[in-house]
Parts: sequence; structure tokens; C-alpha cells
Amino acid sequence: MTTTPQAARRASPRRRRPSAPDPSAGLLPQAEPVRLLNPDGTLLPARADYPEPPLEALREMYRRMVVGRRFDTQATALTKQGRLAVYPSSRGQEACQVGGVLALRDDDWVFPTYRESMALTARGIDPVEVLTLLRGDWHCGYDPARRCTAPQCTPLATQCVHAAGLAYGESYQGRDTVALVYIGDGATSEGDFHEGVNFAAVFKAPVVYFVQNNRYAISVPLSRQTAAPSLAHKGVGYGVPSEQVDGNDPVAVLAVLNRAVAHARAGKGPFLVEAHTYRMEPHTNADDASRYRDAEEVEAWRDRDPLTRLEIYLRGRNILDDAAVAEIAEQAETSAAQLRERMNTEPTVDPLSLFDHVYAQPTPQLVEQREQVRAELAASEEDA
Ligand SMILES: Cc1ncc(C[n+]2csc(CCOP(=O)(O)OP(=O)(O)O)c2C)c(N)n1
Ligand SMILES: [Mg+2]
Repeated sequence: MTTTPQAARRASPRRRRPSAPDPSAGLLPQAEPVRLLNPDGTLLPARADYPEPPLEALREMYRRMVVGRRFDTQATALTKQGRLAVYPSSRGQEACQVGGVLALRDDDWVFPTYRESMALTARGIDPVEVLTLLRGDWHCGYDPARRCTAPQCTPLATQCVHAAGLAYGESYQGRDTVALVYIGDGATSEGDFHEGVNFAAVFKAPVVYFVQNNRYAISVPLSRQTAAPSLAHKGVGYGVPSEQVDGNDPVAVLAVLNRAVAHARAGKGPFLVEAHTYRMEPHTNADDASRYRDAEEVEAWRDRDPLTRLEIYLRGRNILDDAAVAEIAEQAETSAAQLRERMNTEPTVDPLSLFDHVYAQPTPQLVEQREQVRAELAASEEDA
């Protein structure tokens, strides 16, 4: 019987070659989301890869989370009073909302979605300016350039590309600015997510892609969204180091984001973080979440409340006591009352301003439409 050379090679015992380094080493997320606090607020053993942030920073995180949650409840109430057109709540996602902005400097850039109103108020932007878009008054209530904060993005994932471009431009000009992109689980299925991450990786743009996996894209559960082992694994295919974190553990969220931001700032390119969290409220006030998820699921997540978890921890470390908790609660109440009052005044908006800032050079169609609106307004004034 004759054997072919190929068959002979297959039959011979393999010689061991020195193993080549695994090109994905250092890119893959850990198998379990990083966690530093137990759900009951007790501290897990310290770990070298993610040092605990300073207690003062965590106390400030707690304060902004309490104020943020109160803001969120108030905004939801304003939709019921007809003062806001729509509001996507981020209740339950406070650790991510606040952690994302606390990890940044004021001159770093934030690229938020519609769900990040809480993050933007935590960044110090006037809450009425934050809600301007959702109130339907104007394009964006704050000055993006002055606040280093892009307008809240409703088209899913387009901000991933904008952030890559901005961050690349900043580093090209020799600045060490970092851009942090907030994005949802569902939006990681969009082409723009992949294009943005790929561009950032190839050009080493300092972007942190921060995925808040709140388990749903409106009514679509994660299991119908992706077959990936985790959303963090999506970074590896583009050569982007990635990590997953317990998004309801404020200490871990801040620790992981601090490392991701430091990585980007050091010129090592983008970093992808997936935070496992849960949206406690419906998608927006216009959604009925009971049609696609049951009450037991929501209740189970209530036990993992990020605020309670941080409060217990900080009390245990003697950096928070009854008096401080009461004082912070009062601050939150005062700012909610001010927001309520200010949102109850009718804004005056010039309808023609709708056409401003759409393009640097308006298109002929836009010029025509503007003229049409102007003529209609003039005619209605004559009638009055
Ligand atoms: C390009 C695009 N497609 C569809 C929509 C409609 N839409 C709005 S929110 C949403 C779900 C997004 O889910 P996810 O990314 O998980 O973010 P979450 O709302 O849960 O924060 C969809 C499909 C949109 N805004 N943009
Ligand atoms: Mg989602």
C-alpha cells in the first residue's frame, strides 16, 4: 500500500513548535464581569488589576447618583404633566451614568445617547438645558463645544463614528483628550458601532466605548440581539482591549473606567467596556414594559440596586453617616424642586430657528422650507 506524503505527515507524531504568542492575549475580557463590591455592599478581596478608587471619589459618586436618581424621577413626572415630550429613564443605571463622567476630565469629550440625561446633569450641565431636546424646544439645549459634550444622539450608534473622528483629531493636534461613548446593548448591532470601533483601533484614537448592557433594546431581549459570548468580546475582532464589569457595582464601574480612560489617554488606542446592568423603568414613558418582561425579573434586579450597595459600603467605611445621607437627600430634593419650577414656564422659541445649524450651507430645499414657514407665520400674524 502506498501512502501519499500528506498522509505520511498526518500520521507522523507532531513535532512541538515553540508556541507563538496569542495575538488576542490582553484583548479578551475576563470570563466574569469585574466586581469589587458584593451585592450586599461588602468589599471583595482587593485585586491588583483594578485598584479601588479613592473613598472621596466614591462619596462624590454617591452624591451624584442620589441627585441623579431624583432628577430622573422628576423628569418622568414631567412627562405625565405634559412638560416633557418623552423621557427615557436611566433608573437602575446610576453607577454607569455617573461613573462614565467621573472617570473623565472636564476637557474630555462625552458622546451620549438619549438615555444619558442623568450623566449630563452629573457632568454639571444645567438640567433644563439637558432636557431641552426631550422637551422638543430646540436641537440641543447646551453648547456642545463649551461643555465638551456632543448632543444626545437618537439615531443609534452614529456617535461611535463621531467620537472616533473627534478623538483622532484631538490626538493629531497633540492633545491628550479622551472621548467616552455611551452606547446601549442593542446599538452594538448597528454598522456604525463596528465602523467606529474599527476606525478608532486602526488610527489609535483615544476612545472609550462604554456599552451599558441593560438587557433590552426596547422590547428586544439580549438573547435575540446577539450570539456573542459577551458584548465586550466584540472589541477583540478589531484589536481593541475589552472588559466586562458589574454595572450595578459603582466601585467596580469607576475602577474599570479609570483604567480604560488611562489606557486611551496614554496613546494606546480605544478600549471597550461592557457594563451589565438593568433598566428598571420602561424604555420611555411611551412604552409598556409589562408586555415583554415579567415583574419577577424586575424585582430580582431591585435587590442589586447600585445606590443601596454604595451607601452600605460607604457607611461601613465611615465616610457616610445619617447626617450626610440626609444632607445629600435634601440637595437632591432642592434641585428637583428647582427643575420642576423652571420646566413649568412656557419657553419662547422662534420657529424659524429650527432651520439654524442644520448645515453650514443650507440646502436649496431647506431655504425653500424656511421661506414657506416664514410666509405662513407672517400670514397668521396678519389674521390675528
Ligand atoms: C438607527 C436607528 N434604528 C432604530 C432606532 C429606534 N430605536 C430607538 S431606541 C432603540 C433601542 C436601542 O436599544 P439599546 O441600544 O439597547 O439602548 P437602550 O435604549 O436600552 O438604552 C431603537 C431600536 C433608532 N433610534 N435609530
Ligand atoms: Mg439596551
